[in-house]
Amino acid sequence: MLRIQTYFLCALLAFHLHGCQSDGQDKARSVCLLQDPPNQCGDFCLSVLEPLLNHIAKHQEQWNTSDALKLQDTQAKLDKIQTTLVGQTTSFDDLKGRLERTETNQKDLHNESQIKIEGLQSSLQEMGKNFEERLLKIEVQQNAIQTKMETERAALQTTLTRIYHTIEFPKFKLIGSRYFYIDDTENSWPEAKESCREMGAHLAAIKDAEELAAIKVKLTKKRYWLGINDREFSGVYMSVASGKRAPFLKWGSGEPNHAGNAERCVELLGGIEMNDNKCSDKYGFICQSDTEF
Ligand SMILES: [Ca+2]
Repeated sequence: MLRIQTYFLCALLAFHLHGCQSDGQDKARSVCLLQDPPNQCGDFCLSVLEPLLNHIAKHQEQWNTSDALKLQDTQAKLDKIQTTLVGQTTSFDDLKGRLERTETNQKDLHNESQIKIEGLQSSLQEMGKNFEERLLKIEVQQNAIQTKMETERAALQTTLTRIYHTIEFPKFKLIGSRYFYIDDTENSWPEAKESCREMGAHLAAIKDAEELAAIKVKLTKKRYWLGINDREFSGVYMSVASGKRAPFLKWGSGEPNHAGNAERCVELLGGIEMNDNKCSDKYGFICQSDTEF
């Protein structure tokens, strides 16, 4: 800009000087007619150019002042922007630090929670194990108590049964698991049945081979009546004690044979096998106290 102004000023001065020379040649158009320009134009030119130079100087000063102010203003703005950026950077660093601390706290909290959860799980497992052990121990104790109670109850029942039979069936003995009375006197089957009934008992049936074996060792004679017959339906052997079919029959070879169509009552022969025989025959007899079989 300064160069342009200087060029413009020089051009204006040259044009003015040229004008003076032209006017000297053409007297009719000029009041500035110079015959010796270097000497004659000095004061005149200075007086003419002084306002212009002052004006240029003034503007130059304004321009300089203006540039300085603009530069200063720009610098201030840059400083302000820099300050803002520094502040924002500081805030960003602060936020970053807070974020990192928050993440660290979260990790610590997570780890602490995980440790507590694992501790609780371990405690629960230990408690569960202890409960299972205690429960198992209690169950064992309960089973032992129950077994003991059942044993004592069975013993008490046996004692009460023995006392009961001692009072109610004084002639009866415990053979195997039941009470029997063995009579060696000779009686017909109906007489034997009546004799048992008079004692509050029944002519006996035998429940199984084990009981038969237990009775056998108590016998002193060969033949004993049992409370078994097929007098109502031929071939259907009933127990007079229970009113049901006889639970155990162990026939001798070829028996029952209904010999002479007269054998309807059952005897125990030799303590080992059964035979149908005439009910009027007289043998010993066996009674039972119960009606179970
Ligand atoms: Ca027979």
